[in-house]
Amino acid sequence: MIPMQTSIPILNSSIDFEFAVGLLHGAAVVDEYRTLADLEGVFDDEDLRSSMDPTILVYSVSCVFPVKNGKEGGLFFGTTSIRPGTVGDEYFMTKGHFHSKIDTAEFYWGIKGEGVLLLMNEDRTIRAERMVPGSLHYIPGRTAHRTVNVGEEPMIFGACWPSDAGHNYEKIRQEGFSARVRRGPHGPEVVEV
Ligand code: S6P
Ligand code: ZN
Repeated sequence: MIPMQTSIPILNSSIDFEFAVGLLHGAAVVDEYRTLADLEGVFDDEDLRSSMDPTILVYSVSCVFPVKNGKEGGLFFGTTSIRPGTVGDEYFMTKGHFHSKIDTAEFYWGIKGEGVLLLMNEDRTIRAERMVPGSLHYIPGRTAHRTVNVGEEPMIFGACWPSDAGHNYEKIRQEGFSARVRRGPHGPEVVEV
């Protein structure tokens, strides 16, 4: 099958986006990788995480930044691929963050695999949305967001967010989310903590 591709002429180079699989190609694409070593304190069972192979890849993010980070009015775009796996019974997931400019929102959409999007308000009220290919998710401002792969294959999703949003990881590092997603006897369970 011929992949559907879109070229975005930016930064004097072009980006190709394969919609069906969420792959971004081009000289201006920035790739980041998060292994178990980068995720200290993220999983409930920190002793188990620290005893596991630190080189295991948990997720990767490919982004395009058409304007300077922090500039008002622009948009950033990226795809995230979370590998299947667990630490104990807790599924692989992203670190999660509020935006530094806390009122800024974001769109996510499911591309491949099966996931859960955790959305937490500043008062720690939490809700979960199921992510599947074609699902669309609006993340309002003032809402922390974390994604979890609850399937057996990579869970891939797209994201688009304001170029002045920034990332506040510190609040989540200190306080965590108010729910965890675990493998239960009958499938994934969102367990409030
Ligand atoms: C950026 C957007 C995503 C995440 C990515 C990784 O605002 O929400 O691109 O950065 O899914 O998650 P995290 O929490 O490690 O940044
Ligand atoms: Zn975000």
